[in-house]
Amino acid sequence: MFDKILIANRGEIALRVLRACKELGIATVAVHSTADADAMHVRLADESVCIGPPPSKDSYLNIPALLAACEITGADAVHPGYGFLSENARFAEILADHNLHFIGPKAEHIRMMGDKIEAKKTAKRLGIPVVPGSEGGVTSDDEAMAIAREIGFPILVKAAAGGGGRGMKVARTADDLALALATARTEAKAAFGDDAVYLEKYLEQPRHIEIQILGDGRGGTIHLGERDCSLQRRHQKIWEEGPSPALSAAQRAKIGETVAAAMRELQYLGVGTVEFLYEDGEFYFIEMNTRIQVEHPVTEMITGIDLVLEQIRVAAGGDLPARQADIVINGHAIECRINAENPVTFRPSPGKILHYHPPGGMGVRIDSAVYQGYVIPPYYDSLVGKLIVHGKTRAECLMRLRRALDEMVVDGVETTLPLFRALVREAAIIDGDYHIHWLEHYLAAGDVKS
Ligand code: MV4
Repeated sequence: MFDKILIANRGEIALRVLRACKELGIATVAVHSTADADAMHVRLADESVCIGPPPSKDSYLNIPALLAACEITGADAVHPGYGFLSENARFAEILADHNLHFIGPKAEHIRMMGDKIEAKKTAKRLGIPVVPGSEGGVTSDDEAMAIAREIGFPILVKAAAGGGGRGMKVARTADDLALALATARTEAKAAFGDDAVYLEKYLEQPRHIEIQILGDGRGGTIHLGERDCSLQRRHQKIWEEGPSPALSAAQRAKIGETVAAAMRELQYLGVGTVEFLYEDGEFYFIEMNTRIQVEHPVTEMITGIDLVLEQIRVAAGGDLPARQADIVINGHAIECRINAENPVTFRPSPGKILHYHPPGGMGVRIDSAVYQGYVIPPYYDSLVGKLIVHGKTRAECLMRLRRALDEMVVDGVETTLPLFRALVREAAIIDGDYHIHWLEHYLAAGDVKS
């Protein structure tokens, strides 16, 4: 097991990793920019190192500064959290070159899944259902047109180096395709330095369902059920829940086993999330994330497994916490990402938190690094905290979520709390009857008051 872990991240995930390290008896090193000197993870870590000024490129993405911090503190492993360098294969390799452990998958799998074309080819080879489309990148408009006619319009043009919705263009007719291709390539080149694009059949109103997996890197792999992340605004998840209200136990078992078998074949190491679109009873692979995700607490609450602790354990060569047969989905969990933003315009609202009262009681968990008097800096994401609620049933979970949201106080900055207080009372949400575009339509209707 590791002796000292450097947490190369900030905010609530840095605190989350620190908690797992403490439970494992591992010393912790916090790193921070000058804007995060008063952050909770810095206060609670055994040691802390200032790694630069506020801009991420000069601090949390500054690999030489992170290496230096490892050197001066004697850390033997680095946990990247999510975002920042968490899916940077080169960073994982540089750490290995310096005899430091990267707490994450093998660099080859990070790189493989970071290329959306490669990821899709691998998924198909391993028996995971994928969206009908081009076999790989498309190199000419004529080739694209032939494929489009074969799979039928509407077509989605996607950037190989994209992900998270960046570099996607819909073509509803043949006349639209040439422009969609040219626009997608231009935007991909500008955003990622890589204009490779591929085609997929465009699914009109799917759900976004993702499967959590955990592997020991030696072929041992378990799946931990799914999370339904369909409630998104501009590709930002705001509400995630598990199990999905749309899936039966049989569907859950089938897709879970398919994914676990595929990851077993890869000898995958660590946590991973395989993302699907789900429509008319069918799953379609779109991407794989090779990091711990923001919404991991949903899975923790319904399986009882500490995903961050197990991620550290397998990175150190440890075994999986359970066999597949021992994994039981218990009850229902919902996570709301509460941001310091205007609940109608979503304009960021950084500043000082004057009053802070997190809710508590049965089945209520808050993953947050804020406190009364904390100043939310303008340089990073605007997450105040994640409210995660568990219940024996989805109905009980919704009831608890409603009372927890009503109890929560965050004064001094605007937050998206009013949005969640409205959503938890909305018929379609109560019925679990929503898809990936539902929230944008709901917000456009203007029912939320700040
Ligand atoms: C799609 C799609 C429809 N059809 N692919 C968005 C980000 C990335 N995860 C893939 N995304 C999509 N891919 C096909 N063939 C619709 C989306 C999409 C989406 C997916 C999940 C959650 C929210 C979304 C919002 C807009 C578009």
